[in-house]
Amino acid sequence: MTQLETAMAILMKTFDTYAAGEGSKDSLNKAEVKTLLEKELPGLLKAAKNQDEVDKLLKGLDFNGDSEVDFNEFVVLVAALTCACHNRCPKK
Ligand SMILES: [Ca+2]
Ligand SMILES: [Ca+2]
Repeated sequence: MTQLETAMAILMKTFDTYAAGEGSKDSLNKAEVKTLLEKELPGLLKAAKNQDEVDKLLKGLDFNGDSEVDFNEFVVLVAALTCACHNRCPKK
């Protein structure tokens, strides 16, 4: 596999690992998102000043409003964070 293909596989595997924790194994509930952030993105979590910010992030992420983060929504989160953390987003 190429590096990018590997990265995609890792994204899917990471999502599946944490989504399988409780409830639906196809989506992350709030607790699962928190665990994923703590384990996989500790730097980001540290940057978030408080729990409210994390809640806000999750809310903004939940496009279909079911209070869970599915794989689609997770991919958007990762893409958004990649842009934000590496200044890859064009300024509006
Ligand atoms: Ca779940
Ligand atoms: Ca959702």
